[in-house]
Amino acid sequence: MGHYKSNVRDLEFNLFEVLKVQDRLGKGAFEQSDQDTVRGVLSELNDLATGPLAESFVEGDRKGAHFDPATHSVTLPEAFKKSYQAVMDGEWWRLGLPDELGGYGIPPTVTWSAAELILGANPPIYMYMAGPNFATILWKNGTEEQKKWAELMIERGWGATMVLTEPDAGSDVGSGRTKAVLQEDGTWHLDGVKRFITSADQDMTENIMHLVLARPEGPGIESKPGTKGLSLFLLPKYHFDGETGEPGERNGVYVTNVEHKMGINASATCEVTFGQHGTPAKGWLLGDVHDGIAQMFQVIEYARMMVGTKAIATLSTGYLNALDYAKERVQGADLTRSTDKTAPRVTITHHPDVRRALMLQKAYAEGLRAIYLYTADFQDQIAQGQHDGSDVSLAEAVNDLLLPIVKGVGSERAYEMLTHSLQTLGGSGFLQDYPIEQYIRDAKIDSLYEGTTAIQAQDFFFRKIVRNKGQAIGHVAAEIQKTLENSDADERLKEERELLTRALGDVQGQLGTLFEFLTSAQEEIKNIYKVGQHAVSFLMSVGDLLIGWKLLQQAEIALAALDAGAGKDESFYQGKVAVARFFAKNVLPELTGRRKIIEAADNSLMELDESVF
Ligand code: ST9
Ligand code: FAD
Repeated sequence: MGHYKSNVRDLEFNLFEVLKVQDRLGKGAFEQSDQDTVRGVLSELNDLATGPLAESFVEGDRKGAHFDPATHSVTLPEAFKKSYQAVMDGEWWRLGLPDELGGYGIPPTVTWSAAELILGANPPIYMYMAGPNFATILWKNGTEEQKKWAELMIERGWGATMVLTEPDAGSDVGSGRTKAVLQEDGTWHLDGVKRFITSADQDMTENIMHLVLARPEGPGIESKPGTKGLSLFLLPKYHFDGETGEPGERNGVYVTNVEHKMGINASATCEVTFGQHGTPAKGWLLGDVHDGIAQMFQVIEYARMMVGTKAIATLSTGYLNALDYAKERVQGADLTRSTDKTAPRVTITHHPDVRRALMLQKAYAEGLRAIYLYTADFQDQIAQGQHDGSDVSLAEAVNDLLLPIVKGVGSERAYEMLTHSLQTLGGSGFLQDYPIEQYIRDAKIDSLYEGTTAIQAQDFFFRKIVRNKGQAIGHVAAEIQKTLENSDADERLKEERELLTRALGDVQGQLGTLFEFLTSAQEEIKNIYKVGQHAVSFLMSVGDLLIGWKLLQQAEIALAALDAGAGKDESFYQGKVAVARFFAKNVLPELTGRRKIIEAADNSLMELDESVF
């Protein structure tokens, strides 16, 4: 058995019993697919993920990406390359493509479910599959010539990268100094050094297309500071024939280092230099427009959803590994018989503290899965609306609102819960004989890249709530209210509904207080610090509220299924009811405390001299 323990039953529960995706299949944007196709995708991909993809998880970590400074090239472990080839041969990357580029017309809810399976089994494999997916950015924004390149990228299975970060420009992308100088032939020569670039080199694809942010210079080009002065350039590793894609001469983009990391060692994280090795780094402006940051955010939005899903996938397999271990491990007597030294020894699932930790892991694993799929549900609505020509602005705003929850809350909670998974195994959890220590190392990155949690929290409050004038969050709050006021609601969940009602009030109270700080900042600018101090706590609170809500909805569905006679699924549905109850009683009340902390906010922390720390 490989390390990866998937949860296809829960994916199917979300898709077919909660979101009812079957009702949207076979029509409009999803005309090509039906329920059997979707079940087939999950089943086949599950076999691939738990088998050939999971197989190289350990070797990818222990051997990692190898850098040869003499040739500026990266090689990957053989076993890892075999796994990558398996997923490429199955053409699974097509799941993420639009129809016109050879996609299957599958809804994003299903695509993200499929993504969870790959990301849970072996995350770097998914990241190396960026080529076809990033080709859609060329397709959407590119010139006619660049649209053809998009097709070549897909046909020839090229790799791709997103290149923003520089030594002095991490969270603050707008500080980037890499410049692009316009040439007489209309191309650009890039000059600068980028760092931490994922998949910037590997030995699995014949070419790599780099999507690079740089500051344009040339006659008539206005120089602007910050992110708005950046443009997006396309730089292939090898120049290529525009008709056939046949690679030719080497472009002047060279990898000059591979970082030694805490985890995801099979994912090459590279320093990349442009035009520093005698050969010009020749690039093409994407779409001939200077709108780089907005174009790059089309990639970033996808990547933030991906990172959150990666974290949640890892949490789920961490929990299921811990659960299997706990069911087998015999240690100590039942607490009720602890003074009886002859009492039989029990499996550790009998100990209240182990149960608490397991149920907490289950709550976050299943609750966060429900949230990324709820987010994808809005992506389904966007795809369907764009196909029909209907207004998708609300769906877009809610999707935008939820992305920092999926990414920020998903990554923070996954890392935190994985420490509980490890703890469940006792000392064995610390060993490399089990996958959990690697899960923790591999998942830590998720709260860092694609915007740290602090950045997600600020994006959530300032952009997704304030700038959106509260429309998207108002919509979600109204949906929660609908659940709470549903006259057909199951009486057996009355107490949980009351707890959720209080949690909603606590989060609304937190938001109200943050708004007051923001408003009062017009008089006293330093009040904005109070928002900054508590933005992460607010993000996490909204995450908990949404988890509590989704688990409650699932419990209602589960109770109905149990009443109807659930057969072999009885334990599954009982688990859904139990986890909703547990979360409502053990986690949601914490939001009251967090509300009080925010209400009592002051700026004493900000007034301290640095030397005090
Ligand atoms: C990274 C990569 O970390 C990690 C690994 C990735 C691997 C990718 C692999 C993908 C694999 C795919 C495989 C597919 C396989 C498919 C298989 C299917 C089964 N939303 O607020 P302002 C824009 S990369 C949208 O003033 P500042 C907007 O245009 C590095 N747009 O910002 C805005 O203008 P306007 C990641 C947004 O103060 C403009 O920016 N690095 C948003 O200038 C300016 O906005 C980071 O993420 C948004 N949320 O800059 C950096 N926000 O306002 C983190 C902004 O007019 N730092 N825009 O609309 C930040 O995000 C900063 O907040 C900042 C601040 C840079 C935006
Ligand atoms: P900093 O920005 O220096 O942040 C340091 C700390 O300060 C953080 O805790 C942060 O939250 C906090 N902080 C910074 N600014 C603020 C603020 N304004 N308000 C509140 N807190 C703040 N980049 C790419 O372009 N392409 C890639 O493919 C890519 N892949 C990566 C892979 C790996 C393994 C790693 C480690 C990084 C990768 N990155 C990539 C870079 C990644 O996106 C950045 O590391 C990340 O955005 C944070 O930037 P930084 O490391 O410079 O940290």
